[in-house]
Amino acid sequence: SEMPQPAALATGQTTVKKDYGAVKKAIEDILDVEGYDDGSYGPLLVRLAWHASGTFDKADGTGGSNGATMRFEPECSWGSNAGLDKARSILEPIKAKFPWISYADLWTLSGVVAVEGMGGPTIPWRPGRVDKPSGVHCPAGGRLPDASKGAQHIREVFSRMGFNDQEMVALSGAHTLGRCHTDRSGYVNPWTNAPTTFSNLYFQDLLNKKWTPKKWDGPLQYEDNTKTLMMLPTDMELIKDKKFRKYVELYAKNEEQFFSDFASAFSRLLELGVQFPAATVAV
Ligand code: DDH
Repeated sequence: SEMPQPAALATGQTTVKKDYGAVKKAIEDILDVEGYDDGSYGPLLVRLAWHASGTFDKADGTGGSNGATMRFEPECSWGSNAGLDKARSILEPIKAKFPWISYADLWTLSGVVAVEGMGGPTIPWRPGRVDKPSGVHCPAGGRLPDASKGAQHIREVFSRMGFNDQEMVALSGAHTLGRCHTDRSGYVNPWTNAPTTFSNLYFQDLLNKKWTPKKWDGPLQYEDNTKTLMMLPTDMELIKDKKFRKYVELYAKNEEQFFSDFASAFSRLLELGVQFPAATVAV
């Protein structure tokens, strides 16, 4: 998609161009990295954008990506955010190079660039998030989903943000990317065999592989017959619950539909609670 035209920002005597295209390029340049997980920071950056945004409560407008409050206690230390310090720190050199961008815009743009860079759809994104100055603005804890729970919990969490069943399933398709880490969530392994490629493989695997409880000392998770792939209890709910399953079947068959629905839902997720200046046009 077209990036917004660079706008002039006066800072003392100099004038800085707010060139979001240049930031986008700088993010693209740090995605691939040998020796980290499956060779990409992409999945980690998608999770950062999601956890920064997924705290939104439509009832009172609190939470969401605006403010970038995950920089502060207590939000930075929530168990659900374990590992995201790494995501935030790899973006610091980009923040230093483009100090005019807010952290909130940088984190959300990083998720967008990561999805696009791993072969996913173009995600509409616009700037306008403003950082809050301290942790007093952190949202209440316990708003991000708990992987050990069931369909009712998934619906509670995502309808609090304003999403419907179909959007919940579309967003869950992000688990085609990345992996679980025992030292972050307690779970282990990737969902698919192509964790750095954005595709509908997660939905195909959910339906076509046989998932059985993993026998180990860790929390309940499911494994395929190779024992190398995983599903969380919440992932399994998407095929156990009839209303969710309908959309898993749709997206497993129709990748174009998944890409289009994911792009809309992910874009909206990243904008929850953000007041954009009237002149800001989605791109
Ligand atoms: Fe997720 N996710 N997620 N997830 N998620 C984990 C990893 C990743 C849940 C739990 C976990 C979404 C929804 C849910 C990504 C994106 C998205 C991990 C493992 C757990 C646990 C963390 C670790 O150990 O490193 C649960 C529960 C839900 C739910 O919906 C009920 C959504 C909506 C997204 C999204 O982006 C739209 C990504 C990407 C990862 C892989 C991160 C990595 O480092 O790799």
